[in-house]
Amino acid sequence: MEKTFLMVKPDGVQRNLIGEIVARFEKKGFQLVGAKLMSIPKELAEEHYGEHKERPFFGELVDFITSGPVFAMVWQGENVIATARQMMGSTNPKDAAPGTIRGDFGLTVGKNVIHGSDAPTSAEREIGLFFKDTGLVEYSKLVNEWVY
Ligand code: IDP
Repeated sequence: MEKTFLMVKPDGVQRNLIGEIVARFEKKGFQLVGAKLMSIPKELAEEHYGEHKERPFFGELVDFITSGPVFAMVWQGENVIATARQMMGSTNPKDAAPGTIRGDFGLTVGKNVIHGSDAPTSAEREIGLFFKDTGLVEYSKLVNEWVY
């Protein structure tokens, strides 16, 4: 089953949005297989956002993501990578449709509430980075018979 890495960013944690965000993915039918509240060490932040190293906002991005705790999660389900991106909405909340997480809860690109892997390769890489030590929880849910 496909898996993706999602993370409530420090602004989402401070604004008490963890429960709201978890509820959306649960209600959709996806299954939580890993979760932890954590502070991101600077080195992990730089590696996670490595593709943006040369961008002018890189320093700001690393400072922000390490500025307070995040809620890191792994969710699984059919087509979860692309569907979670749709549920998150566009990177810049001003372009994100109402009904999406960024559309409903964000105003600026720097504080856009949630991160989600954008492709199978990044999902695998990010799950490895954040859940290497803790691992994931493999389990089956009877409700899946009514989802699939
Ligand atoms: P994504 O989070 O939707 O995948 P990316 O392009 O991978 O978007 O950018 C990573 C993060 O960097 C975004 O979520 C956003 O918070 C931040 N970011 C992107 N562009 C800018 C910018 O122009 N200024 C400040 N932050 C930015």
